[in-house]
Amino acid sequence: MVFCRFSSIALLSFLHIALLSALCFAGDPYVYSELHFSYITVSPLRVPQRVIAINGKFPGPLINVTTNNNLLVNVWNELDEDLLITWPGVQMRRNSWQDGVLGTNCPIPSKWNWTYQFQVKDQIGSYFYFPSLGFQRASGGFGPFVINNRNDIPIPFAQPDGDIVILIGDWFTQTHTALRTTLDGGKNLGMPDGVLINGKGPYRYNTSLVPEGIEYETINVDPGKIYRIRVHNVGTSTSLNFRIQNHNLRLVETEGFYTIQSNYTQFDIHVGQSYSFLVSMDQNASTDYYIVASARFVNESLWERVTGVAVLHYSNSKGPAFGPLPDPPNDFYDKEASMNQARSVRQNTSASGARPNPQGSFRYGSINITDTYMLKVLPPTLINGHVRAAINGISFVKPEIPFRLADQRKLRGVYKLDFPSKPLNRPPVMDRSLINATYGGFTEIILHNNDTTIQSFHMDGYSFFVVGMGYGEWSENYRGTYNKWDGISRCTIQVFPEAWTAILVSLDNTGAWNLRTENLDRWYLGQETYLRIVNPEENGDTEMAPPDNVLYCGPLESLQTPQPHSSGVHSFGVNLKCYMMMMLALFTAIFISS
Ligand SMILES: *[C@@H]1O[C@H](CO)[C@@H](O)[C@H](O)[C@H]1NC(C)=O
Ligand SMILES: *[C@@H]1O[C@H](CO)[C@@H](O)[C@H](O)[C@H]1NC(C)=O
Ligand SMILES: *[C@@H]1O[C@H](CO)[C@@H](O)[C@H](O)[C@H]1NC(C)=O
Ligand SMILES: *[C@@H]1O[C@H](CO)[C@@H](O)[C@H](O)[C@H]1NC(C)=O
Ligand SMILES: *[C@@H]1O[C@H](CO)[C@@H](O)[C@H](O)[C@H]1NC(C)=O
Ligand SMILES: *[C@@H]1O[C@H](CO)[C@@H](O)[C@H](O)[C@H]1NC(C)=O
Ligand SMILES: *[C@@H]1O[C@H](CO)[C@@H](O)[C@H](O)[C@H]1NC(C)=O
Ligand SMILES: *[C@@H]1O[C@H](CO)[C@@H](O)[C@H](O)[C@H]1NC(C)=O
Ligand SMILES: *[C@@H]1O[C@H](CO)[C@@H](O)[C@H](O)[C@H]1NC(C)=O
Ligand SMILES: CC(=O)N[C@H]1CO[C@H](CO)[C@@H](O)[C@@H]1O
Repeated sequence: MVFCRFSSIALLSFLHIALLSALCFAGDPYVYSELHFSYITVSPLRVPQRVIAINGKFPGPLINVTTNNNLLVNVWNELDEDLLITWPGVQMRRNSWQDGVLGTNCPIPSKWNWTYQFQVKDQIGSYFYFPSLGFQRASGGFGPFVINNRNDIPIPFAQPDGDIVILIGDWFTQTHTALRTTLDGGKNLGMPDGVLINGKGPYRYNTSLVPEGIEYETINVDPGKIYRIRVHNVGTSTSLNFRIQNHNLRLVETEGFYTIQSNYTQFDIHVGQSYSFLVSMDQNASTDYYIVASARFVNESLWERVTGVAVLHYSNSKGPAFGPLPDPPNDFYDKEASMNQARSVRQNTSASGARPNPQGSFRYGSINITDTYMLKVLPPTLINGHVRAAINGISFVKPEIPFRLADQRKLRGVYKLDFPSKPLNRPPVMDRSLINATYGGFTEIILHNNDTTIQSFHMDGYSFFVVGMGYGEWSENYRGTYNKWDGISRCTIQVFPEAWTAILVSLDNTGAWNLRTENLDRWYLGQETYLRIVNPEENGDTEMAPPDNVLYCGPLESLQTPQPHSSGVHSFGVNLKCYMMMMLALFTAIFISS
């Protein structure tokens, strides 16, 4: 649990929540956190810059919960612009109201707070949260999010001796607002200024490449122990190669699913992706060791500065790390190596997930496909005089109101449901077009990247099975090559340039769910859409009603009551009724027993 600004009020509210959870929601426990988003000035690459901190920390705190916990996360927007926090990979069953993107939530205005309320139902794994609006992630605001197994459900490896989070990401010394201006002006972001590891710049492994006076990250370990290291690429747009000098990375989990355990000496982690490795501290500690995250699929002699370096320090280490960094993969001209590595990430079908039944018990390979979408991206292009990016020729226009809220209020003309199921032979357009997805369908999505850079695609509200990847044009013949047995389930997958990735997804979660490119530049320029998934026989059971604190905006702005900001004044808010009933029950119980 995250406790910052620990005051008596926080303590009081904790007790309050604990009581509530015990008496009003018997069963799954409640976890309460307060996240204050504000600007602070730090100099990770020696240049002082304004970043988005959470509770004064950059990166933000770990949210550490157990499957089926109910979360109440009170987000305080102390920035000077709108804010929404999104929790990619957290499936928000039937509850897209908490997903934290513009198509599901009205933004939290500056100086307001808003409490997310959701359950992490039947889920485990490693994720991270971040601000979803206006390129803010490029200034920070991100933090790790771990969902643990319940104690009585075995994990497919011995309990590690420790758990370590490593956030890696490319980094610009310009703020997100300056980067936005660059993109609005039709320009490329260009080469990042570096790579940060847990918010810190590189260790000075080479005195001519890394200037003096940079604070670097040190990971402290004990010899002979085995640690679970959770690595997340929280960056803007650069794929990174992750490696630890002289140490094996034993892959065990990605985005909530246990993998077949294999050893790697280096591993490609694309924007938005999360992986867990077991790392055995089996070296002799004659020195410290380098932890490296370097830019991938670029000319590394030109991109030398885009390298993050941290230090792995054994408690019995005899001295600092020195010498050259461990080699990056040497395959600039080999298009297959990285794709083969991606194909080697497969599901351990016999391991238990959040529940005791094996992860492979949903036999996706024998389910008939009901719909196919071919989604294609091209390099950014001019639309109405502006450089924009599109999927199937549609560059998404930002929502002004959450789609399901518009449905509920019977607003018309807010969006269209005509997203094309394949690329059309027509010039790209700006539009607010959603995928009219079939509830209960088993859908095949072919992601086709005809842009020049590698991209990660992410789908909110779901995990999908990754069944195939290949270079060139996709054709139906490739269906015969799909992995129909142990394709990994996950929520963020890379698509190589001039290549395709095929995914299968069972559309059982109602709501409006964002499908996007995690590369911030392309996303910002319009490479996203939503799947609208509605049960035609909705009887109140398959989709939750909007929460009682739902915000209104755009065409419904007049329904929003302004928020009083008397900081320090504590109110019981939405749980007042429940609280009163609880007190009543308590007094009745005392009365009866006396
Ligand atoms: C996270 O929670 C788990 C289970 O409650 C606990 O074992 C672990 O130590 C916690 N991790 C951190 C970093 O607090
Ligand atoms: C804002 O924070 C207060 C104090 O914790 C809380 O009572 C209130 O419910 C929050 N507002 C919203 C909209 O969640
Ligand atoms: C530091 O980097 C430069 C540029 O890549 C290289 O020429 C030099 O040999 C490196 N120095 C050391 C000590 O490795
Ligand atoms: C993977 O590496 C670990 C230690 O680093 C070792 O114990 C294990 O045998 C290796 N597994 C395979 C399949 O090579
Ligand atoms: C420790 O390990 C390093 C790297 O594997 C090796 O070069 C060195 O000789 C070893 N030192 C001792 C004292 O075993
Ligand atoms: C990378 O850039 C350097 C310097 O411009 C150039 O000499 C080299 O040929 C390039 N390497 C590749 C693989 O293109
Ligand atoms: C798969 O998970 C099981 C636990 O159910 C474990 O014993 C086994 O080693 C794992 N297999 C691989 C290949 O990782
Ligand atoms: C899948 O489709 C085939 C042929 O169209 C049909 O014979 C089979 O019964 C279907 N399977 C399921 C599980 O619906
Ligand atoms: C959306 O799909 C459903 C069937 O799944 C269909 O009945 C409905 O007419 C479609 N809506 C639009 C606007 O195309
Ligand atoms: C596989 C693929 O993406 N191919 C096409 C990408 O676009 C160029 C031209 O823009 C075509 O020549 C490729 O065949």
